[in-house]
Amino acid sequence: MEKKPVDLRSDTVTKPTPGMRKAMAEAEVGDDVMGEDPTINRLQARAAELFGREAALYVPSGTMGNQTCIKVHTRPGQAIIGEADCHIFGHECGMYAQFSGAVPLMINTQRGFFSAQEVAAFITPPDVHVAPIGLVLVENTHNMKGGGVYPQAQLDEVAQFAHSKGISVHMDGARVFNASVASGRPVSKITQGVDSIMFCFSKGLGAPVGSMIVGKRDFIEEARAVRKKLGGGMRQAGILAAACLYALDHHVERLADDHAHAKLLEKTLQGLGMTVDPVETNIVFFTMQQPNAEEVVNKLQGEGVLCFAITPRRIRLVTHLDVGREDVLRACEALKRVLR
Ligand code: TLP
Repeated sequence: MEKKPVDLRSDTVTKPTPGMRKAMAEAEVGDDVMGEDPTINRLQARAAELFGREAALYVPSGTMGNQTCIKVHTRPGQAIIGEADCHIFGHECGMYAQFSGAVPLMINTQRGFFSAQEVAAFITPPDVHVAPIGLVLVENTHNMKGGGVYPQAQLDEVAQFAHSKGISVHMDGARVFNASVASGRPVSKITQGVDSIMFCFSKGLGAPVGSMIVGKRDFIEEARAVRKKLGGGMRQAGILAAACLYALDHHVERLADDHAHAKLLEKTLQGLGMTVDPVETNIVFFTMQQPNAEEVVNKLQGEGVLCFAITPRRIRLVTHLDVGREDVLRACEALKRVLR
């Protein structure tokens, strides 16, 4: 019998485990738009506590979470500073411009992490010609630049500097639990400097749906109104929140396995002479010398390994809950057959 392909396209592909499905089936629910879903309320309280913040709001997706935060932080015509390859600029359909009327100011970096000095370069004396800066965006871990963890001192400095100029900071922490497990720092510490955080349950944590916005109470109340405008007010969504609570209980520490698996892929690729971004978490990027990434992806598919060419030269492999050690070893063998 042919084996199931090893799916390294993204950590979004995971399916709920039997334990998670049981928790979902047993969830107590109510109308969350009316604030009456006890499981959603429990999840939001738990998230706020984990991050050491006043409040939290459950949203259907990471994109909705990020865009809701941008809307609350900014006014139309303001500029937002972020890394050139961040998800908000590159993979959220330009919604920062369409929905919030924001202008992007991009910083190019090697690993996705800019410094306070690089933010400072955008600060000018008040000038009628210049779009005022409304927000600084950071992404942790940084997806498209290799899944690295924002160096903590550098991140804290960026936030401190932004605040000294009266500018708020939002963290796209879709994979902040990967950052936490990789660095050994609690999420509350990693995010201590920023004003709002979006993190996802539907990536490494293995839940089927949902992300969370965390911040101050008045910020979250405004975010609730924006979520409703976007059609993100859900009703008996406690069924989904139960999966997220289950993920927080069972799927955080095990992220270390995904990171070890990613290291195994890194080592194999290095052994094949490939240029690999340094692996810190569950994301592995390698760069081809020729623009033939698509062709390599197709060959790997033929060998039972699924992954994406993110650019004509760059291929991404993502490890997750539904990929065990055996699968990773199979993927390593396939990489050897295709890339040798
Ligand atoms: N990332 C997905 C794709 O959209 C590229 C992936 O496969 O990695 N922030 C970051 C850093 C993300 O990586 C993603 C999803 C999101 C936000 C958006 O989350 P969703 O898909 O829930 O809207």
